[in-house]
Amino acid sequence: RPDLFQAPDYYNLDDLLTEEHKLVRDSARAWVKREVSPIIEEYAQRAEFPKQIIKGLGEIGGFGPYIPEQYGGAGLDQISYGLIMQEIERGDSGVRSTSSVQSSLVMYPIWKFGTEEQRMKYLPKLATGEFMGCFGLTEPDYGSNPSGMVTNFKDMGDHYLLNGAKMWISNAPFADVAVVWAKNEEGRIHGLIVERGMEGFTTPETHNKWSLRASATGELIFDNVKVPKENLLPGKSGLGAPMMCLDSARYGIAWGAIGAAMDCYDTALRYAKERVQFDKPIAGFQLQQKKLAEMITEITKAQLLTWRLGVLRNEGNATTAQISMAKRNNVNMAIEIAREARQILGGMGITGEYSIMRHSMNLESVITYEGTHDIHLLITGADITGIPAFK
Ligand code: TGC
Ligand code: FAD
Repeated sequence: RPDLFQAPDYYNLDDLLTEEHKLVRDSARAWVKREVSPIIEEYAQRAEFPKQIIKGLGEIGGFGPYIPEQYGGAGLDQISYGLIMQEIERGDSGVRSTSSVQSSLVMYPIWKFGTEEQRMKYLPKLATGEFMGCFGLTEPDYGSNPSGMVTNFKDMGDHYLLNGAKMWISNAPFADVAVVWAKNEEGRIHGLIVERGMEGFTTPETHNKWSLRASATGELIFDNVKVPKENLLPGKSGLGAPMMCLDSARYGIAWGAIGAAMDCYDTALRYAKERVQFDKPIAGFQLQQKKLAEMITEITKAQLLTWRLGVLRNEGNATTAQISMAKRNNVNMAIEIAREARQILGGMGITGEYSIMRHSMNLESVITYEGTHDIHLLITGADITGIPAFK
């Protein structure tokens, strides 16, 4: 019953938000309640992305919340961006994925590393959802280790020739544009904008996922694709360029995971108060109170961590390692809460009547993509010891 949702705010975090933050969050929340929650279970069961929500996602600032208004973005700060991600993921992690990819992995690199012509050509249409985008970094043999990628392009004089393949790409099956990371003849990584319709470019869909079923995932195949030279992103090369995009997306995921956790907690709390066994509500049993009390404690800690990270992002001072800590902590927090919340609902917890099992399955992807749980721990480890343990 999405109409009953009560957002937990145990430490009065609203006191730390501006009127604009609350307005942005509340309008995203109302839109998710109205447009996403009532239909998302059905689309997830059918393994289909609900394309009818694209326009609304654009209207609530779900595409490029922090991109300047001159390029069609919402021109909001990092906390508003986070709050929008929180509200979208309260609805579904797959919908938040579409928003994250479009905002931080497609619009962000075009804004940061693109030419003025590229910005004007793509950003306003991406902001409204007229164009949908995807981001190709991961390859079949290079997931956690993207610097090993083999997708490559050659300078043919008047164009580039692109060859290779990307795997596990969110939005790929319907994307109009793809920001693709590939190596030049010297082995240096660059970003290229590849458009649907270019000869030799195909996007087969990945089927049979048990997770993130309302998000379309696919491959990007490049078979001698002629990419115009003006489609290269000139502003930055090397692995640092896609990593900067990931910093922005991972920050949004840290907020998003709180939304999924809030929805699981809220659902479990209401159910526990209503469900009677042994002549009293199950919320009156200590074992269930332990679960619920620990959930609200972990949500509150995650909210404080993420709000502070938002302040640092607004100041331009958040480090990659700080973002990793929040992404890792919050996604793990959400997955644990989803598991416990599902148990509170007993048998009902495994059905699509409630959102918890869908969140639980979705979060298995969220804990893996944008850097796995292990990789983020190693990023913290490298940061505090000064000794990278990846290789
Ligand atoms: P390493 O030697 O650490 O760095 C190579 C170069 O990159 C620079 N760099 C950064 N620059 C700016 N910002 C950052 N955050 C940076 N991180 C690294 C670094 O300074 C260096 O530059 P230079 O000039 O010295 O060469 O790289 P490594 O090869 O050892 O790898 C490090 C590692 C493992 C941490 C990193 O590659 C990693 O994070 N791996 C995980 C891969 C990942 O997250 N993939 C995500 C794919 S996209 C996705 O999942 C989308 S999901 C859909 C959705 O969002 O909803
Ligand atoms: P691997 O890298 O093979 O890792 C397998 C296991 O080994 C993991 O447990 C990992 O933690 C562990 N491991 C790896 N290296 C180390 C190490 N050095 N030390 C210790 N343990 C290690 N990618 C994109 O580019 N764009 C997208 O839009 C996108 N969307 C996605 C959507 C979904 C639904 C999913 C599931 C993935 C998506 N990805 C996307 C890919 C995602 O980023 C990768 O799956 C992720 O980075 C992990 O890579 P991998 O799956 O190849 O696992």
